[in-house]
Amino acid sequence: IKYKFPVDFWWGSSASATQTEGAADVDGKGKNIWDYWYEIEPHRFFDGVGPQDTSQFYTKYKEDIRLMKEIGHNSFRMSISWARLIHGGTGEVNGKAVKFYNNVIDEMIANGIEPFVNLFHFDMPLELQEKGGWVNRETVEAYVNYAKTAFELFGDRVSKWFTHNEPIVPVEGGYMYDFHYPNEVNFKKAVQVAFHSILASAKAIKEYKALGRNGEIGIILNLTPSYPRSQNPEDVKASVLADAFFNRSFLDPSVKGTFPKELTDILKEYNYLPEYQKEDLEIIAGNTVDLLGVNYYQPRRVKAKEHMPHLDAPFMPDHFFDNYVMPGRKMNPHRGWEIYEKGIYDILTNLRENYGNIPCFISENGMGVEGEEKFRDDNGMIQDDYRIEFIRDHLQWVHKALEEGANVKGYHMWTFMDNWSWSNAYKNRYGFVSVNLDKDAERTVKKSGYWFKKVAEQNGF
Ligand code: BGP
Repeated sequence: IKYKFPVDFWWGSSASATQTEGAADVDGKGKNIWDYWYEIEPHRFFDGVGPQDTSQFYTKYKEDIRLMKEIGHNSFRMSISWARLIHGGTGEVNGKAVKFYNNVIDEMIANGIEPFVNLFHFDMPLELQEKGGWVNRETVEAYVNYAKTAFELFGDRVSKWFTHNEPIVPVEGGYMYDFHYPNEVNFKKAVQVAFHSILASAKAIKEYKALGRNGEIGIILNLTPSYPRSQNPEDVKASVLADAFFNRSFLDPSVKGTFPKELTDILKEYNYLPEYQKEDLEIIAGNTVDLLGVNYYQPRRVKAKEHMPHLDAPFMPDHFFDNYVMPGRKMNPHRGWEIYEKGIYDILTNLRENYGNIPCFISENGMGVEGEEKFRDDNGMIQDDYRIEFIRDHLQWVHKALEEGANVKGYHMWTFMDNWSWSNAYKNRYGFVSVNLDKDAERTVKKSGYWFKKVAEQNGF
């Protein structure tokens, strides 16, 4: 074995409630923004598949957990659907949801799989969104109550908690670039949403600590390392600003309890600072994460701005830099994302050098591929060698970072089984396990699943 990982390394995968559970309107579940958006604008979702038609984890979780075990998982990240646990986001707890999540957690533990539980994966309850969602400060309090409820209900068995998955994505999608509901372009609101998400996370961490449970709580961030086109100072400056807007905006407050000055200076100068109360900053400073989940898919290539935006153009971070396509880059053509394996090493090294070597793990990394059926062999197995290669090449860089002292504790692939994606529905498939939507969501393990099993069992490859 050339690449050996530490004992107790976390091998597994990650998923989210809205993308897998299905059963979107049964057993007392309320609507979230995705149920609603699909209802009013189904054409936005590839092939007209909506969140009610996902992989049916709600009814098939036992089979799925058995398969997780079969392919060597010792851990798995799921999320709780806020609108399922508490219809509308505030008020009564839904007993049927409690029963479902208890069953899932107990089943995982019985199969030797440690549950990692995330509280918020893009799925704002509709009633709260109608009052402004994260723009409205009341949502922070509602979220903290929800988090506390979850800690009390499941915290006796769950000891890895996460406050958010990729909290910058609802900011970008919902208030800047039109790929999440409510798809507005409003940078003032975008900043407020970001600030309230950070505040909500810190307050949830505070509640968790107050309960005195013997567990860890963290956040999951999608980090996109910024690389300048050249060492020319203008390009370097552009890259530093892109990093401040898209990585350090959440990374610094989560891990260090502070905001990057590069960012706050700009927000101040252009009059975009969020509304906040003085004590908020103390709460953020005093309640940083124990553990950081890193989602890594692609880097960001940046160059100095070539043309200034039109005076009437809405304010955007991209006023300070241009993204560019690096010539000769390796691409995933299905998702349009650059594949740059070394990025994962650069992130881990940055965390080691500049973030106190915070305990972390790779919480998502994976490859979405269209038309995988054509790789199915005569025995019915999808021969996804490209996925094996993708994972292996990233793991080599994780290994190198580890050897140099990075505090990385595990690798979770996105995702366990093919699932519903926010904008592509089932077009791009990401799973270790394929899902046949035409045949009652029948599951079959892909070649990568069995390859991963071996890696997990040998703790390396
Ligand atoms: C991450 C999300 C996941 C997942 C993944 C793949 O940003 O946390 O929920 O969807 O990206 O992206 P996509 O499904 O858009 O191809």
